[in-house]
Amino acid sequence: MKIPKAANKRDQAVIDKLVAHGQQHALRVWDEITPGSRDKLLRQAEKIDFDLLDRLVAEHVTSEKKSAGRSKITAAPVTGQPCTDEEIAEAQKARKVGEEMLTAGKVAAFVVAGGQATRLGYDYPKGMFPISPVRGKSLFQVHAEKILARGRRYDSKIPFYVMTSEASHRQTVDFFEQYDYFGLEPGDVRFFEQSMIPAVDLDGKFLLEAKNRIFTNPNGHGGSLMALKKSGALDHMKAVGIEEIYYFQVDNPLLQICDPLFIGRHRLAKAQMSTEVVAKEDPMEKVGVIGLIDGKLGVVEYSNLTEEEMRERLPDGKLKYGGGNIAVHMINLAFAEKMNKGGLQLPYHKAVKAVPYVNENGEIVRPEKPNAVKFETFVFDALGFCKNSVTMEVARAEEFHPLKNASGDFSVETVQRAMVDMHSRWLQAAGLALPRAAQDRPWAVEIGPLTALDKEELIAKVRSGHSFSWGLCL
Ligand code: UD2
Repeated sequence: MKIPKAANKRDQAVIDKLVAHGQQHALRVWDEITPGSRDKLLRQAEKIDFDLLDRLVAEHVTSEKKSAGRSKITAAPVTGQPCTDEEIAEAQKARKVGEEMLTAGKVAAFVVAGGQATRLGYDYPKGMFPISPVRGKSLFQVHAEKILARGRRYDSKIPFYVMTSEASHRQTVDFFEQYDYFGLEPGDVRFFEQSMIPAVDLDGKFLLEAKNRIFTNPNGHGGSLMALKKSGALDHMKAVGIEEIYYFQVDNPLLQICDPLFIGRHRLAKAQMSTEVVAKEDPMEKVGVIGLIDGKLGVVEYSNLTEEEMRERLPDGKLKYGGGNIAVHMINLAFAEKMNKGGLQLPYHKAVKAVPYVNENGEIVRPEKPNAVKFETFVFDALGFCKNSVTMEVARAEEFHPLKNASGDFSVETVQRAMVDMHSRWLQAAGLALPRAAQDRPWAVEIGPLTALDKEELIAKVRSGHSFSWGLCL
C-alpha cells in the first residue's frame, strides 16, 4: 500500500512509527477520510505503546510460547470467620486497628468501573444501573452512600477514587454531577481513566473499528494500578495522608465497603495486598480461588484445577481450594507505587474474541468466529509480588452478589433478591416486623446505607429508640 505523507512533523512521526512496527495498514483508508478523521486516527495511534504491543504479539500471537507444563498448585491459608474465643479476640483487635485507620483518615475507597458490561447488555456504564430493589438506586449511589456512611461513623472522610475507561468516563462523571455526588463532597471524589490497548488480528495486526479508529479495549482491571499512578491519584492520596486503598468492583452492591476488620487484619499483617474471599458454594462452582501457583500467591482459575482437586478437602472439612475470589482487596499505597516501577509490573493475558472490523473495502465485517486477540491485565496477579498478604473469608450472603448477566445467575433478579434477603434478615434480627407489603412480596424491602450499614447498626438504632420513617425503605 502507498504510505501517506503527513503535513507536519508530529503527524509524520506517528505514521513512521506505524510503519516501523508493521501496522501501516491502519492507514489504508487514509484517502477516504477527512482531515479531521485523519487527525483522530493519528492522535489515537500516538498514545499506543508500540514496544509493549510488539512484545505481546511476539509472546501471544505470532510465536506462542510453548507451555512449560502445568504450574504447581497448592493451597493458600485463609483466615476464616472468627468462631473460637481466641479468634474472636483476634478479630476485635484487628477491627480496632481498622477503625483507628478510618478515624485517622488513612483509607481511600477505590472502585474499578472501566469494564464494558457486555454480558449485562446495558448501554451505559454499569455503575449507573438502577439496582436497589425499591428505590432503584444505582450501583454508584449504593457505593457512594456506603462510603459516606462509613466516613460519618468514624467522624472522618473517605476519599473515593473512581476508575473509568474511555467509553464510560464522561457519562460516569456527568452522572455523579447530576446526583450531587450522592451526598459526598465533590472534592472527595476523583475520576480517572484507565489506559486502552489495541487488540490485534490473528497475524498480530491492528483492527480498525471505524475508518478513523483502531480497535482498542481497556487494559484489564490490573490496569488500575497503572492508572492510579499515571493519573496522579497515588500522589494525591499521599498528599492527603492515605496509606491504604480499599479496592472493589462496581458490580457488587452487597459489599461492606471499608470493613474495619479487613483493613485491620491487612494492616496488622503488614501486608502489601490482601483479598476477601467467600467459601465456594459447591466444589464445582466456576470461580477463581486463591491459591499458590508455583509457590506464589495468586488466583487459580477453576479451569486449571482437576475435578479431584476441586473436591479435595482439608482435615477441618473445608475445601482445599475453597476461597472464591470476590475481587475485594486492600492495597498498600507504597506497594501500588512499587508495582509501577519501570512500568506496570503485571503480566498480560490474552483472550481470543470475535471483534467487528473495517475491511480493505471500508466495510464493517461482523465475524462469526474469533478473529482477534485482546490483551488484559488482572489486578490479582499483583498478589504474587507480595511478601505478606491476608486472605480473609467473609459471609457470602452479606457481602457478595455481583450483577453480571442479563438473565439467570447474577442477574438483576438474583442481585435484588440477595439484597432483600439480607435486609429482611437485618430487620428480623432487630426485632422489626417486615412491612406488610413486603410480607406479600418479600422482595420489596430496602435499607439504605445511611440508615444502617450493617445489621449491628440497625439493631443499635432500634434499641436506642431511633424512629424510622417507615415504609418499604428505611
Ligand atoms: C471477576 C474475576 C473473578 C471474580 C469476579 C467477582 C477476573 C478474570 N475474574 O470476574 O475471579 O473475582 O470478578 O465478581 O477478573 N474492569 C475494569 N477495567 C477492565 C476490566 C474490568 O475496570 O479493563 C472492572 C469492571 O468494571 C468490573 C470488574 O473490573 O468492576 C470486574 O470485571 P468483569 O466483570 O470483567 O470480571 P469477571 O466477572 O470476569
